Amino acid sequence: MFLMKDIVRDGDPVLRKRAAKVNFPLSDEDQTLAKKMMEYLEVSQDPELCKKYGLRAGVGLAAPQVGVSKQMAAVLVPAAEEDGKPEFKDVIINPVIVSESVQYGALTEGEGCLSVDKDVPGYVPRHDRITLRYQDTDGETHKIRLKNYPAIVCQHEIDHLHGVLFYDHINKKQPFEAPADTIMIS
Ligand code: SB8
Ligand code: NI
Repeated sequence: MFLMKDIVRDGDPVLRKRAAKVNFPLSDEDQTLAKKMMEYLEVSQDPELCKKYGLRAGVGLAAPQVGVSKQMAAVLVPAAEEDGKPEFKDVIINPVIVSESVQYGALTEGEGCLSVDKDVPGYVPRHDRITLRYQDTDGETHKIRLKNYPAIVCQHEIDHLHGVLFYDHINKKQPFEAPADTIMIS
């Protein structure tokens, strides 16, 4: 299982590289990687296990964050209500945003990243809605529409596959200034 010591931190060049496409069928190594990335998210979202293993809770984890420069990310956006099924849960491989809304959205609290130890305050404007194409670990292609929080998380993860970090999007002079028509997502 991945632990915090396995998470690559800002400053490591792997976080600034464009990740390579993944080939199918997945190698055993890639299959294990996908499993371990999702396992990290599951364990990190269980308050007791999170504490036990000294993790930081995460809703997404991209392969470059564990030092593997491949286009693969695990996403686990928990259900809004308790006991519901997750809002979005999958390992997204070779993801492409095929269309995006003109409408921007940003999380009210800003964003954080497992690879960035310091707090970087400010709005991270992203597309509020996206159409995402990706392959799952079985090689099945999915084309899905996402909005609000799950859309934001997937954009954060896809950024990792392109060498982009969340604070790159923050307005340096006015961190809490977002484009005029940005909806706030809490
Ligand atoms: C947003 C956030 C974390 C993400 C991806 C998108 C947040 O910081 C956040 C803010 C308010 C409410 C909920 C979440 O991923 C964090 C893990 N990570 O670094 C993945 O790449
Ligand atoms: Ni991140």
